[in-house]
Amino acid sequence: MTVTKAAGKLTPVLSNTWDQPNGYTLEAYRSRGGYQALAKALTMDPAEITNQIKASGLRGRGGAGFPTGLKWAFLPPDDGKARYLVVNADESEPGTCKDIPTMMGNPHVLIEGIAITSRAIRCEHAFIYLRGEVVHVYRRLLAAVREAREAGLIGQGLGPNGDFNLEITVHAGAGAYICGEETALLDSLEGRRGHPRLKPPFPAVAGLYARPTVVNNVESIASVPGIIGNGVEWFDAMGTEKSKGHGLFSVSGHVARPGQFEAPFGITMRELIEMAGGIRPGHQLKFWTPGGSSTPIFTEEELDIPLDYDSVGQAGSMLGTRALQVFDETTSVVRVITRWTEFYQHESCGKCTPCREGTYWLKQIMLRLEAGQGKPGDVDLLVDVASNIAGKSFCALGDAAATPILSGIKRFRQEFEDCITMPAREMFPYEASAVF
Ligand code: L3W
Ligand code: SF4
Repeated sequence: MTVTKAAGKLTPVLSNTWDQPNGYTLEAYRSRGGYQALAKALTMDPAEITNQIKASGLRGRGGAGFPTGLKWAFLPPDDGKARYLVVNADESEPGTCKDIPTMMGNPHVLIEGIAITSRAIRCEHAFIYLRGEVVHVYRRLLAAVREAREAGLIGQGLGPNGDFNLEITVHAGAGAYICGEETALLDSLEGRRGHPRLKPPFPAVAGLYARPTVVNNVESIASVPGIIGNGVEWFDAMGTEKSKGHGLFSVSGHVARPGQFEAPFGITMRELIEMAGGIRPGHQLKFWTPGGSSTPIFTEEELDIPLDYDSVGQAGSMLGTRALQVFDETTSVVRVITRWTEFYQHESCGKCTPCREGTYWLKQIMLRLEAGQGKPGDVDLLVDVASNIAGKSFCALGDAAATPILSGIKRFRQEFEDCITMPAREMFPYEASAVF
């Protein structure tokens, strides 16, 4: 990477060894101090581990930013019966690509995180629910779990008192975006079609097989060994007051060097674009997404907003999965949002009417606009349909489908209006865009 002023801000913790040959093996992980945090955790009282994660301020890295330690603390007192940890590795949000490289490049940091978390919540069987299409990641995880078991790091009767028992099951889903929603994921893991469940009860109270269950994102759990091993102050020194620590920021699209940038929360998009070599030569930024296709689109105006949960929240968005997709002036906003709308319509599970029917109609209107065959009033119709999905659907997928359309029209209404009569491909030829 080119050294820039902003590059000094990088905090490679999870990503520091991705480029090392065989850096994913147990031997390599141990050679850099791996599993020492687990050894420390096994000498600690489980409640103390949870307290440390609470004190660290770690927030869920899967999109919503819910405090991780607090979620663990929601589990009811141990009644001696089963309780579960489920790692949400169903990474599918358009633009999101941080968990797969973590699992490929550093699978043992996830397994160590699972072991420490399991100790904290007194769980003896943890699951990794993986997006089914990524067979190479599935094999990598199976191999890493096997290595950990053969090395006596997981299994039965472990730890200084012989009271640490942990089995890890890696489960490959069948490739449905809705199974990234935590309760649909649990349905799928139980062998049923993935449909979101009514909450409450939250999984912490009644989750997998109706037992208390913690569902956390890959990056959340992979952050745990660093905090337990290095201490709360180490983590606290990175990030902002309410968004602590390091995070993977995935910069894709029309930049010179797309990639993963692990940095403290509060870094700005301007700094990240600088580290990614800038917008591709000869072009200018048109719009970008802070958290994948589910969040509103941002423009130049938001480049200096600190990328932390609160600042991005005040700007009207969620930080989401930090999937920072960059689009330059050659991109048709209508075409991009049409692709996302097709995705949401395809992935709608069909359980509730606003999303099932609404995403179908959003897709029809977006497709005819993209083709330059819109009808007068189509833009207002889009706003009307999207507004009747947002906030009125059973789960976040409905909101996600409505958000890019509503924010796209807010920021680029004239482009939508122009598309009523002029195809997007004429306004923005494919060959100029290179990405979309
Ligand atoms: C116990 C309470 N637990 C909340 C738990 C809850 C969940 C977590 C956050 O969606 C968003 C979504 C995507 N007692 C509790 C409680 N919890 N109150 O806290 O809950 P929630 O409902 O706010 O969020 P969620 O359902 O986890 C995540 C957005 O992130 N997103 C990301 C999408 C894609 C991926 C991916 O591909 N990996 O994550 C992007 O913006 O749209 O809105 O665990 O149980 N009182
Ligand atoms: Fe299913 Fe969409 Fe309703 Fe969610 S919002 S339950 S994905 S139909």
